[in-house]
Amino acid sequence: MKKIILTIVCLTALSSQANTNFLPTLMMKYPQISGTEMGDCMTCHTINKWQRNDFGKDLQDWLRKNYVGEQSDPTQRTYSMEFIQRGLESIEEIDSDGDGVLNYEEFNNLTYPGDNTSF
Ligand SMILES: [Ca+2]
Repeated sequence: MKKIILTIVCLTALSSQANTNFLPTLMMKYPQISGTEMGDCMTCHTINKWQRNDFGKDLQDWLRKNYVGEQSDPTQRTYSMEFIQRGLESIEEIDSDGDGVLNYEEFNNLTYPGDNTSF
């Protein structure tokens, strides 16, 4: 029984992980966030890490609209770092969280682009 529970916990943890290319790509694109609080999942997700914040939703929307690949199931997509970087670049000039600060400015200011209380 313990073995079954442990297996379920491990599978749940693996399936709940974001695409492993997101954080490295974010750090490569915005090296100024490395070593700050922004270098984690909260840049794209809410306190409940299952949900995307407004920035994460904008990035996801762009990736889904522009993805061309063999897999038809959007939940199974694995995006390359180059593709994610193109997505990040495409949403730099918008204000995802509506706080009056563009996304790229938020990264330069070390404020969260998906949290309108952070600007
Ligand atoms: Ca903003």
